[in-house]
Order: sequence, then C-alpha cells, then structure tokens
Amino acid sequence: MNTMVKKIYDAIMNGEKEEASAAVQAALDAGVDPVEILDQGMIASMAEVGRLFEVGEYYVPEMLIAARAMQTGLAILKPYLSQADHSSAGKVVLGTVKGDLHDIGKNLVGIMLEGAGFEIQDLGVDVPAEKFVAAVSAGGVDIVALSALLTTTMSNMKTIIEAIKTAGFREQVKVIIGGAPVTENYARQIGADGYAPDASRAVKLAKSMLQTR
Ligand code: B1M
Repeated sequence: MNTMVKKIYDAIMNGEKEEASAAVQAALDAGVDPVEILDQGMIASMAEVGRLFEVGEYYVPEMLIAARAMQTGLAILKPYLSQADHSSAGKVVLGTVKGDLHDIGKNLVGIMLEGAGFEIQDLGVDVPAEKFVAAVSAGGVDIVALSALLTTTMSNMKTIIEAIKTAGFREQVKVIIGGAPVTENYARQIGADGYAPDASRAVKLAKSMLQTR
C-alpha cells in the first residue's frame, strides 16, 4: 500500500480525526488518486474496524471515533469525488432506514450520485416509512434510495416499499437499495427495482433505472 494511503488507513483505525484529515489532504496534494484514497485508505480501514469489533478487540466507542475520523476525511475528499456533471440526471430521495444509525455508506452514495448530476434529498438516518412517503408525495422524485447496515433493520426496506405502494406512488418511483447485509436476491424478494454493492455502482444503477422509464 502507498505509504500516504497507509497513513490514512492508520489514522482512521486509531480514530485520529486531525491526523486523518491531514493525511487525506497530503495524499491529494501529492496527486494520489482520490478513488485509491477512498477504497484502500478509508473503506479498507473501516472494514478492519468492523473485523476488530466482531472479534471483540474494538467496542462501540472505538467504532464511533473511527467513523468520525472517516467522516472528516470524507469531507475533504468530497469535491474530488463529485466532479459534478450538471446535467440534472433526476431527483433521488436518500436515507438510512428506521432503527439504523449507520450513515457513512449512505453519505458516500449521496456524494457520488450528486457528482453524477442527480439532485439529492437526504433524509438522514433512522428514517421511518412515513418520511419517505411524505418526500415522494411532495412530487418530482425519480428514485428512492435506501441504505441499511444491520441485518435487523433490512426488513424496514420492505416496509418502506410497501408504504410507498399503499400510498399509491409505487409506479412513479424506482426504489434502489444497498448496504453491507443487502443482496441482489434480497432486493428481488422485497420488490425493490435494483441493488448496488457500492456507491459507484449505485450511480450506474440509478442512471440505468431512469433510462428504462
Ligand atoms: Co456498527 N455495525 N453498529 N456502528 N458498524 C456494523 C455494520 C457491523 C457489521 C460490525 C460488525 O459486527 N462487524 C455490525 C452489524 C452486524 C449485522 O447486523 N450483521 C454492527 C453493529 C452490530 C452495530 C451496533 C448494533 C453495535 C452495538 O451497539 N452493540 C450499533 C447499531 C446502532 C444502530 O444503527 N442502531 C452500531 C453502531 C455503530 C456506530 C454508531 C458506532 C458506527 C456508525 C457511525 C456512522 O455511520 N456515522 C458503526 C460503524 C462505523 C460500523 C462499521 C465498523 C463500519 C460501517 C461503515 O461506515 N463502513 C461496520 C462494520 C463493517 O461494515 N464492516 C459496522 C464504511 C462504509 C463506506 O461502508 O456503510 O457498507 P458501508 O457502505 C458501502 C456499501 O455497503 C454500499 O456502498 C458503500 C461503499 O461504497 N452502500 C450502498 C451502502 N448503502 C448503500 C445504498 C445503496 C447502494 C450501496 O443504494 C441506495
């Protein structure tokens, strides 16, 4: 691994916010590819944090400070990831489902979609079905994008799709889903229109959704 990228990886693992920002900036200044910074430095580091949590070496506080360090680094990286194409590809309502507070992946999906020209309405985390329905009923929404990181909250994606259907808006919007425990098969099972495993493929999926309309 590039030594500058390794510094970012270590700073996030150790939850060092200032070091993470400085290391991201230094890598950008040195011309390191932003996608390499994101994938090998930041996302890989969070995956290791998750593994350490799983084996009982990290606890929730360590996960939390690592997440804060990642968010700080991501704020610096954002303009480099979203080289905005202002073609107004469509409007996306985005959120992490009810009961779930994980927002880094969701934010990344938002940043990449914005960079691809989509207008984003981010409803945040722990978002109940009614809030998605309210956003869709306000009009102008092309895609509802749902994120879930917990196996216990995935089922709320289905609840949201059903609520949109009950409210009579299902034919007007495409629903795309993603997040670590989510699969293509699960998307089919709950009647979502599509699934993407990561943020860049979420952009491709969103674009393809609107082409098929
Ligand atoms: Co939590 N957590 N967490 N956590 N956390 C996981 C998810 C976990 C896998 C850790 C582990 O055990 N290895 C585990 C879930 C187990 C499970 O359900 N199977 C877990 C747990 C158990 C918990 C708590 C229950 C812990 C506790 O309290 N005992 C608790 C739940 C709180 C709640 O939500 N109600 C909890 C809390 C937290 C923190 C708050 C401390 C913190 C989140 C802070 C924040 O987000 N602001 C946190 C963190 C940081 C993690 C890990 C370590 C990292 C998640 C992350 O940000 N990854 C995570 C372990 C892991 O994922 N390996 C873990 C980086 C991010 C870029 O990836 O979010 O996967 P990700 O997004 C990816 C793709 O999934 C995809 O694109 C992104 C990449 O490009 N994607 C989409 C995401 N959404 C998409 C939507 C799309 C398309 C693609 O279309 C719409």
